Amino acid sequence: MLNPSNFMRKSHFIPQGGRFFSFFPNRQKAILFAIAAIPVFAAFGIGRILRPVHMPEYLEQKKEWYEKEYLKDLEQIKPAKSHSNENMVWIPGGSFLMGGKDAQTLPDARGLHRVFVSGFWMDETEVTNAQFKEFIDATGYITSAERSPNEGNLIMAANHDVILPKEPFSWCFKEEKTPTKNSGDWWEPVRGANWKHPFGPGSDIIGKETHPVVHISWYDAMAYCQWAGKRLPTEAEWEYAARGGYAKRNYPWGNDLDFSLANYWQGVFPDFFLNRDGFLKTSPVRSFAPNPYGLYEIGGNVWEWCLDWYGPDFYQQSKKSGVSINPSGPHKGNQPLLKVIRGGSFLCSESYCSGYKVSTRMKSAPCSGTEHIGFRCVRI
Ligand SMILES: [Ca+2]
Ligand SMILES: [Ca+2]
Repeated sequence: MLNPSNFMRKSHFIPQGGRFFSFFPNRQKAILFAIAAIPVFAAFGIGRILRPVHMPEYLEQKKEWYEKEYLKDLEQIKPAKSHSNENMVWIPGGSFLMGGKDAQTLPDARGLHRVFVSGFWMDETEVTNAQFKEFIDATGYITSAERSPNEGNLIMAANHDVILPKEPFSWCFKEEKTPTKNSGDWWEPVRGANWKHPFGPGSDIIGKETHPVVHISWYDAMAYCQWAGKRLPTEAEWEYAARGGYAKRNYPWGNDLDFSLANYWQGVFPDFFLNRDGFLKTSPVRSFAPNPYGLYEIGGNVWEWCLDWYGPDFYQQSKKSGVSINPSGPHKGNQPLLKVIRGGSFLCSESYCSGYKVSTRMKSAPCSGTEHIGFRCVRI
């Protein structure tokens, strides 16, 4: 699914994430080394080598790229007094082949590569309006869409002929569309649209307490995580969890697409809408069966923010480097200014982006939310 920031520029980045084997000339020698090194692993503790991504280190490593005002906000948020793993499921660590290779796979998801992921807890569902309200009530946090437009919003509009409002706004999908294939023409900045008013003034979330919260920027999601004692999943963790322990699956639920299995767009996007699943926009969480790990709506409903900066050729670089261990994406580099989103939304169709496929990647500008991007958290 495209969103207002769905444009790509040439990026330069420094591959990050734990990797070894990259200095070996070929895979056979690397495997021999690994076998020989087993006693060393045992002596020093394999846990130290398979070290998961820790939030303080991640921020320390990449903070030079964070907008100062948001980082300040993050530091000021006090964690909730008690944290629990309630409504989370344990995802056991392991390895998998990340990416895709079928005809539908877009270039950025090609480059199948082996990834090891340590075990982690993951929210069973997308963060709901009720859960997000708890965070707001406890902290008084003001979301990006409720603040005056900033440079991040300008990034969102960079590829579109859009005059941005001076008042706070967020991006909504246009009901009246011009027949075009340009994704920028499908979206409009709506004054007063935010998580409490998903379609602008006059709309609200009464009766939608169990729907996923939307119009959440990446920074808003990070702030929630800070309060909840959690963090956003890395892109690798997200895909590993979505696959549900199955090496070869097209979708989180299996290999066949059916409207009884997820909230997505049936028909030909954006011109022909069948609405067979019965949900025009978001659906309450737990409306559809979970994947084998017990994760609900990990495919469809709303896109989910990941921790990583988006690098269009990150998979290719990872493949060249060898085995990846708990990768956390590239440094931002100089361009583009986008974060990874995964899992597709109610606007995704088989004829367009297939965002609900386990391997499909997408990206969006971190300073802005839209009506079809939410998030779920992990804890290590
Ligand atoms: Ca639907
Ligand atoms: Ca989802």
